[in-house]
Order: sequence, then structure tokens, then C-alpha cells
Amino acid sequence: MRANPLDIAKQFNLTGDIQGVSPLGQGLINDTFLVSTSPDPRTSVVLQRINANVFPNPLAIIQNIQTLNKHLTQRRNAHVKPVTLCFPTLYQTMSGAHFALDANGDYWRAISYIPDTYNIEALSDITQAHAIGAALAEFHTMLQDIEISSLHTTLPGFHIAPSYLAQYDQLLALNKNLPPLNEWMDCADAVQRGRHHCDVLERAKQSGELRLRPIHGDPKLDNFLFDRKSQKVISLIDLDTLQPGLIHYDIGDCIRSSCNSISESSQHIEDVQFNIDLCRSLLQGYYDAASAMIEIPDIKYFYDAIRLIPWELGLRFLADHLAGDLYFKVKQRGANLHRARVQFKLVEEIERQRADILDVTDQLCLLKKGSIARA
Ligand code: GN1
Ligand code: MG
Repeated sequence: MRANPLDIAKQFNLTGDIQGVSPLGQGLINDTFLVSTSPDPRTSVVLQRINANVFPNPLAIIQNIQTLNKHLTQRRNAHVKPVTLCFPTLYQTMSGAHFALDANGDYWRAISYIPDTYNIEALSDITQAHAIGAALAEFHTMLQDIEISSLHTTLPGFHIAPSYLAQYDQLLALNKNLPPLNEWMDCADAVQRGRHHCDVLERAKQSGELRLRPIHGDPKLDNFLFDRKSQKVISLIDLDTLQPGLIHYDIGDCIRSSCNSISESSQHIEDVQFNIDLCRSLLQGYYDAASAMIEIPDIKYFYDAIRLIPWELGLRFLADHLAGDLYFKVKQRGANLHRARVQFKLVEEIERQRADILDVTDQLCLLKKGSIARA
């Protein structure tokens, strides 16, 4: 039986009295709850059961968050350019641990709730797109001087597209309890079309053209928090997959979730469109805030990342549907197949607008060359 979140919340040393516990957010992996407190609701806490089917070592997540917070404190003390983003901090249990363990062996953590913020389902204009790009860039730049070896890999194989493809191929080869092919033929075709260039980023990593940096791993639009008063982006939450990776995984993930005209689980696949204006502005925002950190080869692979990450997510949703929905939460059978279709349709739209996206990245390359020449 699942542990009661209220019982778990009581194990943490919280500020104020617990008023209630309610489900929070739309995450597909962990179980997330808001623990509201009195007398000050601003001290409310986010309580999460870390999904042990997904994360093999929940302690690694907690240690990476501690490394991030330590790094931010060091930066503050050294008076390095102030970071505008803020991040949730970890609460301790009454016995001083950073997590609680329930009777099933599941890990729970409590983190501060960032009050007076909201997240959005869709970008409303290019100004918001620019702000999202700049926030992602700030996240990358503020972490770039963390020693990469001091971060654990919390989710091995995450965003390694050829590995997802190998798992899918294996699933098909085993051919155990697969739904009839005619139900998912369109998705099988989409996998086929992307198969030959799915190793593009991994090859660039192996050749040394792209390098590992600390990344977020899951910067989808709903993980950005806006401040109610200033309307500015003030946080990027969900730090489970903060780990070494390519910034391209983040850029691809941020763009696929921000520039799609419909949401990831929408039923209206025919309405999927890739908004090039939002993409241009998001990339410009990213460049403006990260130009000192990124190099020309980084920019050259932006288009590949923008096409690859939705294809990879489509493949992950499809494989999970075929395996029986073991990874991503679903409310009903078929939801993961549907999500896969949305991503594959988005890939088609991105490919259709390839030339326009390349125009944007060419412009950024020119800006970068100009700044190198001036230096
Ligand atoms: C999962 O944790 P959550 O629900 O924000 C997934 C991401 C996917 C996303 C799609 C660890 O993110 O990779 O892009 O669903 N996270 C993990 O909504 O697999
Ligand atoms: Mg996540």
C-alpha cells in the first residue's frame, strides 16, 4: 500500500503547522503534493515521492541539489554576477536527514514552495519566449563552473537517443504482448524516418565537438515559474535530472514544449504547429544571455537538437505504450500512444520549417563570429 503523504510530511521539520496535503502539478514521473501550512501559507512545502522505477539512486538527486545550492552560496559570497533565478531548498527530517524513507522503501523529499508564482501552458508572445530562453541560459551559465565530476548522473541513459532506439528495437524483437501493428503503424514509420540521424548529438559528443556540461534535463515550459508581481521568470524547478549532459538536450526540450501550438497531451493532433517566431525569440533570448559560454559548433547543432528531442520523446512515449505504460503516468490506456503522435507530428512541422530555423541559427553564428572578431 502507498504511504500516506500526510504521515510523511509530519516527519519533516517544517515551519508552521500542517493545514492539508493536496496533489500538485502535472508531472509524469514522481508523485507531488503541496503541504499547506499556517499561520503563513508562504511557508508551504512541496513533498515528492521519488519514482524508484525511474531513478535508480534517489540519494544522487538530493546530493546534486545540495551541490547546486552550495555552488550558488559560493557565487554569492564571491560576489560573482548575481543570479536572478531562485531554487527550492531541501527541508530536513526531525532526525536531520534530507529525505524520509517509507515502509515500501520509497524516498520522499520536502522542498520549499516558491510562493506568488505561476507557470504557463503556452507562451503568449515573443517577449515571454525571449525570457524563457534567457532563463535557460542563466541556468546553464551559472552552473558552468561546477566541476562536472562533482555531479552524479541521476538518470543513466537520459537523452541518449540511440539507447532509446535500441530498447525499442529490442522490444519489437521480443514481440511479447505488443498491440497490433496497425494501431501504431504511423508511429513506427515516424521512428523509421528518424532512425538514421538519431545519433547526431552523441557522435558530436564523441568527436569532441560538443562537450558535457551541467544541464537541467527537463526544462519543459511548465517547469519555469513566473513571478506574479513582476511577470518575470524567477525559477526553473524540477531538478531531478540536473546532471552532466549536452545543453542541446535542454534547448531541444525547452523548444519542443514552448513552440508547439498545442499542449503535449492535447487531443487535437491536427492542430500541432511549430511556431517559428517563438523559436527565434527563445533562441535569441538564450544567445543574449549565454553568448560568452557557447561556441560556434554549439550553435551549429541547435537545429539537430530541436528536431531530435521531440522525436526522442515520441519514441519514449511509443515504447512505453508498447511495454504497457510502465514509465510515464497515464490516466487511460492509449494516452502514451497519443502523446507519441503529438511529438512525431511536431517533428514533421519542424522539418518543414528547417530552412527558417537554420536562418535563425545562421544569424546567431554571425553574431558570435562578430563578437569573436571584436574581442
Ligand atoms: C517527464 O518529470 P516530468 O513529468 O516533468 C520526463 C521528461 C519528459 C516529460 C514529458 C525523468 O518529465 O523527460 O520530457 O515527462 N522526465 C523523465 O512531459 O523521464
Ligand atoms: Mg521531471
